[in-house]
Amino acid sequence: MQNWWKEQAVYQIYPMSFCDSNGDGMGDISGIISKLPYLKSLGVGILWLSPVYRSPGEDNGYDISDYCDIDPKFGTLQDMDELIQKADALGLRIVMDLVINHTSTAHAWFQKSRRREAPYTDFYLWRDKPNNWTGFFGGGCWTFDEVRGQYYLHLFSPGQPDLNYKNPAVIQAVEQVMDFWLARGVSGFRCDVINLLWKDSLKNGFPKFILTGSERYITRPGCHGLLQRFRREVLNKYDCFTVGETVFVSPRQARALTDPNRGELDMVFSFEHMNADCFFIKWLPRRFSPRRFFKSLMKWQKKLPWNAVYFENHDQPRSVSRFGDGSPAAAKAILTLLLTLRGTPFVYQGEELGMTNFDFSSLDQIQDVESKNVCRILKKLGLTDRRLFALMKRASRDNARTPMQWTPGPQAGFTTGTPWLKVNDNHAAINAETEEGDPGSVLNWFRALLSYRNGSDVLKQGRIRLISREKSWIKIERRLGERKVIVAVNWSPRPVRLPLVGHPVLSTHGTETLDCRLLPYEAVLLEEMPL
Ligand code: TEU
Repeated sequence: MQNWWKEQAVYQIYPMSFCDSNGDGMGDISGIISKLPYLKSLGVGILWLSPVYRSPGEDNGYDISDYCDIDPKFGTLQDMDELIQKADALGLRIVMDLVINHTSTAHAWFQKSRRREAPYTDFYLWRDKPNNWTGFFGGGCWTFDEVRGQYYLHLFSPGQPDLNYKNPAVIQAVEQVMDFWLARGVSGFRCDVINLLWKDSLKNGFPKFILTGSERYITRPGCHGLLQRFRREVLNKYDCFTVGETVFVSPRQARALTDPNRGELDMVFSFEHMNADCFFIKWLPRRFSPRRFFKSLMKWQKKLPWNAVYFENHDQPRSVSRFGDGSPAAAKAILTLLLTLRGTPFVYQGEELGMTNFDFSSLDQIQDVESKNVCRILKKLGLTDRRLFALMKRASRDNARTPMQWTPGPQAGFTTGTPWLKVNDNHAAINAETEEGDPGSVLNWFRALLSYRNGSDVLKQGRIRLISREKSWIKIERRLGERKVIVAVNWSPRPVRLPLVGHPVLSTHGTETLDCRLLPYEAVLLEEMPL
């Protein structure tokens, strides 16, 4: 038996869009509690909640004004305790999002820091003059604060000032936050942009097309040191795990970050496979190539003994729209690979239903701060509204943030009020209730597959080997001792011929016999037993 976080699948909840219990149009913790039986029925074991802390909401909760309280729009600390308890009673663990690279400008630490109140004076990165760095959301990353009379660094929005990790008091304050939640019963953290914490210096960077200055703060030695300290001082006291969101990380860096002997993180989210449909950043699109996708995935599978596997989250467009043709068949094929690669699978709310990109009809319907910034910048550069619209359709983070589709009814059963972001019109067909009753649905495929994985040591623990990857299909082998599971996925809307040997155990198309032909987007699992 390996660590529990290697045995179970993780389900990411984006609380604003999951389930609204009080009709204010915004998801909340009571809503999540009401859906625990559904989550249990999926077969997942761990629930990761995107931020529910107090926040002005400039970046939908990734701008925190109080780490030790729940935002009133989501409920109360008591609701959170109830969620932890009720989840635990069902054998589900809760993991929080830990956003500690920056706080909100509304955080008391920042309010005191701008007034130079000890011990908060140096909690942030203040300078008389900005350097030449550029930020993640486009444009500069320094804002002048009238109260203090200095500029502060923010790698993200102006409302998200970066903390100063060269100040030991910051480290201690952050450790207290981790302790607060672990003692309350959470089982770990998804650590937001965790490889950016340590800034070597604030000197100018080499001018670059994007992220000038990043060589001074991405995965620096000081960051490794900090992570080791968090592990030693806090995390080791608890039975918990951490997964780091590590931007622009190389396999070598990821290996170091997750090496159990170094004691930093347990897993990381790498980004390389997210470039299978763009050049380096999503605002530079290119045609999706399954071959490129498979190549990157297999490279990471080979280079790391264990890691997080994901195709979707709240920052990425929907996988079925992006890596497939939007059809339920494509959604099943994509889920098949997600759940059969080696590693801990992370599934994002709605992915189990085959939810697609946002069907917005005008740019005004977009709420995301990153999208709005990028629109402003590209408009200034002369991009036409038509091209902007096409780009946002493809890459806006709101694609994955539309409300969860529970029923075919009004507002997809997400709220009785007006949802904060428009519900996708395709909820009439793509929704949990309808899919529940359809044996051929994406939802029921997800359940069958995860249930098979949960019972298969070969899939949970076995080694992985690529048998072959072609332009539009992939065949992998998982092996534990003498037992093998072969997974073949046709990643295209055309049938393909390929050699198949073994005893078919699961197929998206219900095929019972082997004819070495996979239908469009068909995926099969075959078992091979020792003779
Ligand atoms: O994301 C970090 C990050 O890399 C993103 O900003 C990414 O560049 C962008 O979303 C691609 O579209 C994390 C969170 O997941 C994100 O939601 C936050 O906005 C961000 O950190 C700041 O906390």
